[in-house]
Amino acid sequence: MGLWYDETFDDHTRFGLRVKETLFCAQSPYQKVEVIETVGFGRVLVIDNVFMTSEYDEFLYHEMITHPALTTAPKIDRVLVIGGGDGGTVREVLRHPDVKECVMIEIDQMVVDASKEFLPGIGTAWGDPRLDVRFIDGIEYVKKSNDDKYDVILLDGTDPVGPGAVLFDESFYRGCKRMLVPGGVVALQSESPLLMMDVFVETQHKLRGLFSEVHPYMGPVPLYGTGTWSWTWCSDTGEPLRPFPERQEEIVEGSKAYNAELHQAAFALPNYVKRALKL
Ligand code: SPD
Repeated sequence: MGLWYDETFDDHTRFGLRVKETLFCAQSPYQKVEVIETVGFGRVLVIDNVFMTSEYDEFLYHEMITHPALTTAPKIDRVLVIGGGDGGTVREVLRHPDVKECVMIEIDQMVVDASKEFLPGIGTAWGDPRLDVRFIDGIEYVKKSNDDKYDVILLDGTDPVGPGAVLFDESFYRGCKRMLVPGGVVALQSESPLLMMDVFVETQHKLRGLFSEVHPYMGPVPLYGTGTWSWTWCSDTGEPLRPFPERQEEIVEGSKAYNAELHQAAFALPNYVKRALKL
């Protein structure tokens, strides 16, 4: 049978990958960081025993956390990414030629160092001169930052357990809103409605209390339990379904998943989600 690595969700569900070898395993001041080589999903980043991203399906996640926001925000000169230490989200951000500056805030330098060494195919934009990576606590940054405001903020955190849990706090979302230009867009990973409906619904309620436009959207990410994933688009003005066609044209050719039709389709919610959100 060989060696398997399982992510366990509760006492009756787990998802397992057959492992060829462990490439990296260390405890940082914040969490356990691993990179494993698997048979089916290629190299996989694992944090505190939770699968974060894989060479096999990372594009499904990183393109969808990025492009719905980047194609709809009125301006995309300045983009802030909180989390995303594997480099996949900033890679997608920096494919947009209109982006002038992308600041990435990652608390754990070990995640970036391990990703640079073992997942070079995911983080292909580390050398982009528009990228400014800072190893600081995203919560503190949002609380205290005097930086100019951002046109788009992307929250690419872990699940709401461990050091990433605070990225789901209402006060953190409030801080993000303070750092947005008027009409700016926040997009965040908002968990699986199928596996973690309570977290998903609670997150939507927190966001609805802060932004006038809160629109969850969905897509497949096979690495994450149930394979059903969600992100959420938030703004005080603007519409998620009215992207700038020229911005889409600039990136569709180089995207493995994202295109204009998928953008529209992702915002169509299944009944079980609409009912849970009373839509
Ligand atoms: N269940 C795992 C959720 C992880 C979401 N963030 C992934 C980071 C990829 N850049």
